[in-house]
Amino acid sequence: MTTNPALARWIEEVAALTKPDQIHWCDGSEEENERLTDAMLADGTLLRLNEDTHPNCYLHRSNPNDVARVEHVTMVCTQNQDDAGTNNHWMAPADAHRKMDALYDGCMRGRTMYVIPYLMGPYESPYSRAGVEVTDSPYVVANMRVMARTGTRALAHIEAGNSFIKGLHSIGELDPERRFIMHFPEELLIKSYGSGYGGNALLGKKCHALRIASWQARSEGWLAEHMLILGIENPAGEVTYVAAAFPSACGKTNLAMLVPPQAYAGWKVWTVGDDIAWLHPGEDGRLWAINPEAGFFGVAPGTSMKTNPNCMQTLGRNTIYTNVGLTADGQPWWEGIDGDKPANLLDWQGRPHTAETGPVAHPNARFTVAAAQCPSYSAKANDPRGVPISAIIFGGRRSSVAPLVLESLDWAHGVFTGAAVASETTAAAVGQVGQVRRDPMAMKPFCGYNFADYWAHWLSFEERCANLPKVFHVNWFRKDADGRFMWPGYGDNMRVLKWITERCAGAAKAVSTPVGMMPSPADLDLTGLTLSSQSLDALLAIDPAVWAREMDDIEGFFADFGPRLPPALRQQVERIREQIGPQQAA
Ligand code: SAT
Ligand code: MN
Repeated sequence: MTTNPALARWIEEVAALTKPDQIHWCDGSEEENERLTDAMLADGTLLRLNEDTHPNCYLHRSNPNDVARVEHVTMVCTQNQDDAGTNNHWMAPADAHRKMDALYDGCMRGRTMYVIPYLMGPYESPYSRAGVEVTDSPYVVANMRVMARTGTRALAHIEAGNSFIKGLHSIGELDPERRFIMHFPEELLIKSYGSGYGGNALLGKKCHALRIASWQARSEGWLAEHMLILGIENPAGEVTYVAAAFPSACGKTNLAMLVPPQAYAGWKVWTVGDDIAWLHPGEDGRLWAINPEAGFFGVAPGTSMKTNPNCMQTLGRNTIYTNVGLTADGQPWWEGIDGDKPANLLDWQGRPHTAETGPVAHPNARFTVAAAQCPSYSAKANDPRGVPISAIIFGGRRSSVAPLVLESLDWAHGVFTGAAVASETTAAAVGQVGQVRRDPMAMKPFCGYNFADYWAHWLSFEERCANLPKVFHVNWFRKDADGRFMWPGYGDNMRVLKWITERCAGAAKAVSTPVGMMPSPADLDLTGLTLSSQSLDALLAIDPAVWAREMDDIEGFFADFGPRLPPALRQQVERIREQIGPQQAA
């Protein structure tokens, strides 16, 4: 129940349409969570994991047809199709409402409708935003409670007169033919039907904190980005904050929790966020970032004491696992976890695992865990002001073309660098894995409006902030001729972060190339790392012929955006082409 008339009216309307047996307003309390968990254990939605090794941990197995985001049925429904842009699937709002409301009609009969008030961002922050998700999935309630600040305090924030985003969600029948994720940015409304999975169902995350928030950010003069936020502390105790954008399943969680290599005594990385950043111009001319989330919804496969020790210490208690495998003694298991592969595993579908049954964990298997459990979690993550950002880092998964690290020449070049991000696709979304696609600012699936307008908005920060961050591009995924990764990655990415912080402080050296500033091999601190000089040269190589082709490809991609494309981006293509010089067609 609520004293907010707009919220009360909307809940009444939704209940009249979906016809639930009961309505439950979530208070976010421990008791409520226990009651829901017991009910989910009783009906098989959750399985309890080994209480001795994994206290208060649960396994959820999705319907096998419902294990990732579904971009082809995720739509931005604006009055004017051009406002959504060619980067989004679009449907006219009236048609989308008709379609969704037909699906919702009576869909909660026999079910409980949960009302989840939530806050994205720290309490008392002027940058935090509220939402209310209505759902018929207790699994969504349990996950939202970890990922956002839900319940009584969030409701009080709304009842104090703050605006809120409405999100209506039903798992429906989990029928892929009846599955849609619709966004109505002009109505601050989300309608999701037919999926119980992650970004399709936890509406505070990608739907609100990125798609709707990016739309709001544009009109209000800030940025909602698919970025981790971390603090890099040097041996003198100075902390430099950076925000970094990578496509889903490219190691954002690992980078956010990085443990520096042994040779880097006195260096430490603090985790502020692992997926989303809201960036606001501060009075000091810098960009300040908050993490709107309160938990991590990370990819389990590949996570181990070697790749992410902080994450392994975060997991293992009070964690919801989704689509991981199960050992005979009730522990979660996934490909890449520490230790030998045990016998008698059940796979993510609960079937006995054999050589023929495929992977044990689904490649997009996830964990949901409170950020506060992370040993490297920064106290600043709850600071209402956020943290000041000195560098923005873009990256993609590219086996060729992009070198280990590049620094943009100025803001406009930085925006171009972000707009030109390309990456090989991963299991985080349904579709073919390993295809190179343009993923500007890692926002291809998440920008709630026309990319051309989005880039213009990014460019406008030149006028909004006197002290903008430096912009970098990194690539941890470059491969040699035999298809092997050349850079060790993980903790050793610290070596690149160190150069970046030193560039921000005006200390480190760099050489100039048409596509940006780069360290020479001697400028990187590689103490304690065995890497052949051949590999290092290859990691830092810029091949003019390859980059000339890359410019053709970027130009072709930009052409999709027609006259809305900011001229400053086309000028970057022209400048780089001119500086590379004429190239033989390869
Ligand atoms: O979209 S999810 O929240 O399921 C995870 C991701 O793709 O980053
Ligand atoms: Mn993400």
